[in-house]
Amino acid sequence: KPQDVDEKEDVKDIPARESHGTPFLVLFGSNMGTAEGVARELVETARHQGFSVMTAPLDEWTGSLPKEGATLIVSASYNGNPPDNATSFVQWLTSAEEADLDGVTYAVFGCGDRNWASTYQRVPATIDHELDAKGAVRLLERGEGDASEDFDGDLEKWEEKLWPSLADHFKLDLEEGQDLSSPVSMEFVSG
Ligand code: FMN
Repeated sequence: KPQDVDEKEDVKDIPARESHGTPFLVLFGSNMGTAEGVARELVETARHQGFSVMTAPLDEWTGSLPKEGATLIVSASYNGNPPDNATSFVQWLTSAEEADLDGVTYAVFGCGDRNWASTYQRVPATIDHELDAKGAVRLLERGEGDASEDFDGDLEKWEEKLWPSLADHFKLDLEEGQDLSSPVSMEFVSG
């Protein structure tokens, strides 16, 4: 829809909130761009909420995760295996020590498709399980987007919980709003 493009253009003109600078790293595992797109959207919203944002493929953070701020992980699965840019990360994570993950605060959103019934959400589920089991702090329940159902609705529902969880955990005064996840609505809420 060309209209969407225009609306997104407007976002650049909206002043970001005063930055509180809380680190916000979004890592993605993505072969075809869905998870990467979700990551970029989260980064944009977070930037407007005053976070200090970064995004990268999961493999670029193999071996360590930040101990400050929030780490968000968005990943697909391919026949139960990690996307190409998440293979070494998942391998590292499954053999990581608790000490490696001490102080990490995270949330996971999985991009999946129930057509792959027996391995639906396998990679995001594994990442979430490993982080939790090794003592990282989970901000909220893992989200699941199902490409064969209402993926956007799944993401929106998860984001409705994500931003309040972040506000709570980091004691931040974030903008509230029905459509916080949609940059278009920021025009109205940020006045
Ligand atoms: N989704 C799952 O939940 N589990 C799977 O095992 C799985 N295997 C897939 C295998 C193939 C060959 C393809 C094309 C898709 C598979 N999917 C599976 C769905 C993708 O993970 C989903 O479409 C995801 O949004 C793709 O993200 P990406 O565009 O970031 O790579």
